[in-house]
Amino acid sequence: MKSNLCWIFSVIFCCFIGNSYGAESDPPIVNAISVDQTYVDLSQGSQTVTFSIDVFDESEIDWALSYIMIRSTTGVLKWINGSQPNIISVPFDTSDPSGIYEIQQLRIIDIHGNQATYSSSNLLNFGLPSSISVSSEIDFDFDKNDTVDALTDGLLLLRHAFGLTGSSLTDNVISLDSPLTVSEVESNLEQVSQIADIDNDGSVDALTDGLILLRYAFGLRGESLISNVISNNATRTSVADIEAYIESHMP
Ligand SMILES: [Ca+2]
Ligand SMILES: [Ca+2]
Ligand SMILES: [Ca+2]
Repeated sequence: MKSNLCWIFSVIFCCFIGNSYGAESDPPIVNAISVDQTYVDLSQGSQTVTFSIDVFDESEIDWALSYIMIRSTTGVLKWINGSQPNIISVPFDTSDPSGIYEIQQLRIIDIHGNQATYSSSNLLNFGLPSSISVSSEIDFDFDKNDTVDALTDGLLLLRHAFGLTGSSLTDNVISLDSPLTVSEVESNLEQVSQIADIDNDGSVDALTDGLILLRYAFGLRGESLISNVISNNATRTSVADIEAYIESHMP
């Protein structure tokens, strides 16, 4: 009888201990993840790409162990842990090679070691892009003849911003000394939409950004460079800032 009672008490005691101190075993669940930029312009110096993560867990997340993994197509690996709650900041410095960096994996770990791993295809379902484009060389010399000219590069951007493609984009506006094929010029123009928002209003437009570059390539400076061609929503508006921005993307 006595030993039975001991057994019952020890079972109750163990259950109590187990319920009080046993760790939960559920992995974290990511509700949403977003990134603040998908194009890293290293010609402007080192940059930080910030991932914001909304995650549920009944315990706390161990952000110091949670990480995102990004790998360039040339093999450069960035394995970055969270530095503060809900944020993983990925640094790119000017020594990082240009190219496409694929977002390969997100792993979130709670304080008990339960982890959830999201592959690149899982992450696409959150609306995250599959990759980040990094460049230190992109400039307004679209036909790569080492100079920015109004009637070639300037008109190319204008036509591109008007939505023209194919021969209506490239006919008669590629310099004769360009080393590129027509399709290479086109792909340069597609990439350049990342830097061609000269007035920084969030979009590349012919009658603002396109005309600004055309005027610049024609040699206009000062007020005559920007008069009547800055968007109402522009956040880069002064002559000094616009000129500095264009100059930072010259070949
Ligand atoms: Ca958990
Ligand atoms: Ca050129
Ligand atoms: Ca713009």
